[in-house]
Amino acid sequence: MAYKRIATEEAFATADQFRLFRRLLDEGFDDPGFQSLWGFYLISEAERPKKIREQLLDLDARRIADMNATGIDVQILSLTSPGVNPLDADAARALSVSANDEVAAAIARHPTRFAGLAAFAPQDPAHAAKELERAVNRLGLKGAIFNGHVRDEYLDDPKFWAIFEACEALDVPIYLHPTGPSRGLIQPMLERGLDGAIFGFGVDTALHALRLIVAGVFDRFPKLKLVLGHLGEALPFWLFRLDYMHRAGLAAKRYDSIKPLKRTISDYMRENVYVTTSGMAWAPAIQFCQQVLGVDRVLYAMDYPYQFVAEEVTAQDALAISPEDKRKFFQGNAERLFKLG
Ligand code: 1DF
Ligand code: MN
Repeated sequence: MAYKRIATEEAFATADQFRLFRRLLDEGFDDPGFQSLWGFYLISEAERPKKIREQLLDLDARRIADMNATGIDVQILSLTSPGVNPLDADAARALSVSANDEVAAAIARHPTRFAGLAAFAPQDPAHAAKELERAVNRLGLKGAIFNGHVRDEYLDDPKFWAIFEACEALDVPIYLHPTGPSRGLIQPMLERGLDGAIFGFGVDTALHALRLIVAGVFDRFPKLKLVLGHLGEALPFWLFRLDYMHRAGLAAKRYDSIKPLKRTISDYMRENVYVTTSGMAWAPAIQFCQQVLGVDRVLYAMDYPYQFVAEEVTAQDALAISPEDKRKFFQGNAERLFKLG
C-alpha cells in the first residue's frame, strides 16, 4: 500500500459517560437535542444503536478488528458527542480527566493503532486549559475535541477563550465536532426528524464555526488551528457569499455586533481551518474542498462507529487525484496536523 489510512474523527465512549448521560435522561434533562440523540442511542433496542453502544465502549480487539476489516491503520479517537458539554461543571471536569486517562491507556496498549484528542470541560475554562496541557504534555494526546454548544452557549463568548489560548500555546488543533442543535435552532428540525447527523448537526456546527470567525477568535489567536468534520459542515460551498455579505454588512454598518476583521472569512477558512471527510465519502464534494481550501487541508475520516462502511473507504481510495495528493489525504496531512509519529 502506498499510504497508511489515518481516520481522524473516530468516536469512543466511556462507561462513566454512558452512566452520566443515562442520569440526565432519567432526570428529564431539558435539552431537546440531547434527548433526541441519546434518548435514541442509549435506550433504543434497535439493531443500529445496540451495535453502536458496543462499538463505542470497545478500545481493544473488537475495534481493531473493525479497523482491519476496512483497512484503517490508525484511528484518532475522540470522546463521543456531546462529550462533557451537557453535564454540570463538577461532572464535566471529572469526566474530561477520566476520559483522557482512559484513552491514553488504550493508546498505550495499542500505540501503532490509536492516537487521541483531549476532552476538556468548557464549563470551567481555567480547568480546561490545565487539563489540555496535562493531556498533551503528559498523556501525549494530539489535540482537543470540542463538542459544540454548551447548554446553548457558543464558544465565541470571550469567557471561553482561555481554551483557544491553551490550544494555540500548545500548538495543537481543536476539532469542533457536531452536537444536536441548540434550543433556538432545533424545533422546526425536530418536527421533521432533521435535527441529527442528517442535517441539524451541520447547521449548528457551521454556525458555531462562523461565530468564532466573525467574533474575531482568529484575529486574537492567529495560529489557532480549527478542524471541522463533514467537509467543513458545508462552509466551503458558502465562501463567496459569506465574503460578499460580510463586507456589505460592514460597509453599511448594519449590525453593532459585527466588527471589521483582519482577514476575509474565506481567508480564515483557508488559513486556520482543516476539514475532514467524515460521513462525506463523495468525490465531487471532496474534490471541491481540495480545490477551494487546498490539498493540504482536506483529511480522511470515517466517523466510526456511526458511519462504518467499507465501500466508503474504497470510494475514497478511488479518488481521481495524484498519488502524492492521495497520500496527503489519507496520511500526510494528518501526520503533520496532529504531529503523529
Ligand atoms: C451521529 C453522527 C452521531 C455523528 C454522532 O455522535 C456523530 C449519528 C453522537 O449518526 O447519529 O459523531 N457524526 O459525526 O456524523
Ligand atoms: Mn462524528
